[in-house]
Amino acid sequence: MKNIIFEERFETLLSEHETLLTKPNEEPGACGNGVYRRYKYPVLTAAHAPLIWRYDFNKESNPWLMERIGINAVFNAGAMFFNNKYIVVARVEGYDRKSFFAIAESENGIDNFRFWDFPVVLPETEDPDTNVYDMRLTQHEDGWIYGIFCTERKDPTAPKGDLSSAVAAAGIVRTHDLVNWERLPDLKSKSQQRNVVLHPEFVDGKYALYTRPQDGFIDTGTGGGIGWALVDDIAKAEVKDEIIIDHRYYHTIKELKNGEGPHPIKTQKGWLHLAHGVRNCAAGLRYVLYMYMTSLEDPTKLVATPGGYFMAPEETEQIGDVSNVLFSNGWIADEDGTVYIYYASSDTRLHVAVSSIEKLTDYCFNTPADGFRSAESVKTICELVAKNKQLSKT
Ligand code: M1P
Repeated sequence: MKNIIFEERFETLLSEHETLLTKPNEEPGACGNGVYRRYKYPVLTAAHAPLIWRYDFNKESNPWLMERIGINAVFNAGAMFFNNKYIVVARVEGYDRKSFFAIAESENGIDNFRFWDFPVVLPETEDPDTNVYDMRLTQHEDGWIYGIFCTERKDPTAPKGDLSSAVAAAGIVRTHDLVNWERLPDLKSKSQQRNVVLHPEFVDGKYALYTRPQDGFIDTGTGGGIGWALVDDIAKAEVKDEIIIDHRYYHTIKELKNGEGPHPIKTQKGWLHLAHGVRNCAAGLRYVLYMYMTSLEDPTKLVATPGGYFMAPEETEQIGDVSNVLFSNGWIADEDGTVYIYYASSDTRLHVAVSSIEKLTDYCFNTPADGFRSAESVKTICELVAKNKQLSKT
């Protein structure tokens, strides 16, 4: 009996998994907003996790072929084009709440993503990480591929009985092959840090980091904003002088906090940035994606600040483990200018939206900036209406 169940389940499991992994993605039918196209199906979910991570396929030790290790979610992924493949390094979260990194690859960037057999074996520092997540990949001009991620540990100063307080810092690894990783010391900083991203080029001969200083683990507190810090030696990285280049503002999509997404893409008109903004509401925190651009000559200077959000959770994206969240820490720009935006919804699954450098720069320079008041929003709409009415007269 057990053997029959094993055989039947084995065949079904394999074929269902293969069907999921090879399911073609679909372009949306609707015309959309012209800025990007959201593909219909998530590119990675918990169900995409390899069966060999989850099942003991030995008939003797697992006669009922039961799942032994559960995967809860696959989301926030760093991304890069590597060895002619679209690569994502996803945040995979197990039933045990621990996140880890795993690499999945696809030939076309929009479907058929398949995880590598083994998850990333991340070396630890002398102070082991309790949880790691949200790796940003940067192919740096020094020749290394860097991964900067959040490392979370229990707050050693938390009062007895407080089992929730944590400390966030930026962990740093580097590799040449995405298989063998060298762990460097964590980024030293006076404040806690999350959403730290390495700029791909040296600036004034130094490594440049986008930072997100925060007073507490969840709240950014009095600080916050997307910061910028130059570092002499990445192997002893320390934030000494930090300036805020993209601030938070009252009554905007980034009122509560914001954070850099993937490293910016270099364009002829400036560095193109994707970031997330967070506001509070009765339903809890709402995370949306927004864009901005900085100058090529001075990457700390904003040159385009389109107002409002670029993408917000829609339909089923709104629901998940942490609902009402869109988050992105990975995108890939092809040589022809196509941009694949990997974004996660509600800390549960990973999606792709496709645009181009040309469209995204146009979006950044031609979307009106935030006026910060309802009257300004109305004024901006009226200006557009008047312009359009003028057109219809000609
Ligand atoms: O739960 C939403 C996101 O919360 C954190 O982002 P931030 O530091 O900006 O608040 C991260 O834990 C991120 O992974 C998560 O998606």
